[in-house]
Amino acid sequence: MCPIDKLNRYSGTRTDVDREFIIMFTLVDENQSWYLDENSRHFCTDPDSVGKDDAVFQRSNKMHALSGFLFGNFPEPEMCVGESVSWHLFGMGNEIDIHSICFYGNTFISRGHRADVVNLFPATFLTAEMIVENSGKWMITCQVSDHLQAGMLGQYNVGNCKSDILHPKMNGQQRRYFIAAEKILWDYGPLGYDKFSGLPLNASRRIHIVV
Ligand SMILES: [Cu+2]
Repeated sequence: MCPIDKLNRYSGTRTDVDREFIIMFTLVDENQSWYLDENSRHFCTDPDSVGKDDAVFQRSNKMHALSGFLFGNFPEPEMCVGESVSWHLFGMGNEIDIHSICFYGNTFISRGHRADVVNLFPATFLTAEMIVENSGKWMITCQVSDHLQAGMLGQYNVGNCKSDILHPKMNGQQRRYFIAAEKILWDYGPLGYDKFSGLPLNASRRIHIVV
């Protein structure tokens, strides 16, 4: 969505950005497909061996997709360093469609914050506004590890294809920070008892919920 004076009435695109892209993030569950049996008969060498209730088979049919594409098969958006790009991102699906969308290589402004990751829930929509600064082939991923392993990643390409780029002059002071990680033995319950029930943490008990 945009103000009416920012819309090219012929192309239907915004006039205040150089490029726009739309990506849908959703898990497409092919186990629900009307064509599951037909596909099994058509594509499997031994259709009778297909166990539709088999957990591994069911998982293989859950497509963690960017606009319907897995494992980098998503058509790669092209852009130039210095261009303004609007990424329109929307989520569909159900309770499994909790996505952390990460753009590698460049940051963007979303909901008033500069970020490289945004969260996306089912039936939600957001626009990430990016001024492209770094050239290269960069990934777009869902950072939910389960989704990432299942193929929810694509790429976008940034070229040095514009000669009239005005690079902002950096000013201020450069600082370097170091984060230390120290190994410690952690105790989740140093008191040794449940403060609500008064029972030791290793006691077997019933939980009563009072409403
Ligand atoms: Cu995800």
